[in-house]
Amino acid sequence: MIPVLFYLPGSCSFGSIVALAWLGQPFRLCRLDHVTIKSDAYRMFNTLRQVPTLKSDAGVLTESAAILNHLGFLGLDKNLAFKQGTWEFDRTNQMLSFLTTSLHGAMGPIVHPERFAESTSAQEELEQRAMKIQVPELLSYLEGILNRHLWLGGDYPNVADAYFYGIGRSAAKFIDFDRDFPNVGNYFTQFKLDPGVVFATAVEDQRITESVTGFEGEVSLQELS
Ligand SMILES: N[C@@H](CCC(=O)N[C@@H](CS)C(=O)NCC(=O)O)C(=O)O
Repeated sequence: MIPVLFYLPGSCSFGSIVALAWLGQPFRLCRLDHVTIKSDAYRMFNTLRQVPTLKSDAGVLTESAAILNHLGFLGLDKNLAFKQGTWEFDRTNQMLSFLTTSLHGAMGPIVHPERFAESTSAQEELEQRAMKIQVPELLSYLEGILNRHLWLGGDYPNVADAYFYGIGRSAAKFIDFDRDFPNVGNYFTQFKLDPGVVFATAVEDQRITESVTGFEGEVSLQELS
């Protein structure tokens, strides 16, 4: 079968779409929304009912880090990642772990405050703390790295960068990158033009004007069930 990536617009599955676009091998996409992601039909693919999920002949893979490492290996010749066993692989894996746990976790109270506290006032407090303290602290770590390197992956954008773009854009809604984190701001300005990022953005916005090699269209959850 042609691998299918389940995605939710505006979410962390963005990075996996970018990686698929860079890879250039056949793939399809299955768009979910806030209702279908919680459906029993989707639960068959991801018991946690979250995105991303990649379904291929090998089976069903969930968790961004696992999917991105899988795609990265398939795209070693295209600099999507480094070969396992090298120091560069370990560094990319360290970055992916940081992004998918620390940074993604810190965004939680902003995206879903109701999951972290019961009362509205407690939710607001957690949300404010995340926006003003936790997320900026983590971004300043990335700001330091981007002061020394053009990309989180090293000399080229790789799967860690693809993932960071997908979740970092949410932080750009409440943090002025250009003012507070100029290296991150510059990075986003440049990365926005990357063909994989352009494609993934167009997919989410449902306005694909130019496709990428390998994209074989969207498939509905119903067709896959
Ligand atoms: N640990 C998972 C987290 C996945 C996750 O939280 N995905 C979010 C989107 S960024 C999601 O599916 N949200 C829908 C929901 O939880 O209702 C990963 O890294 O893939």
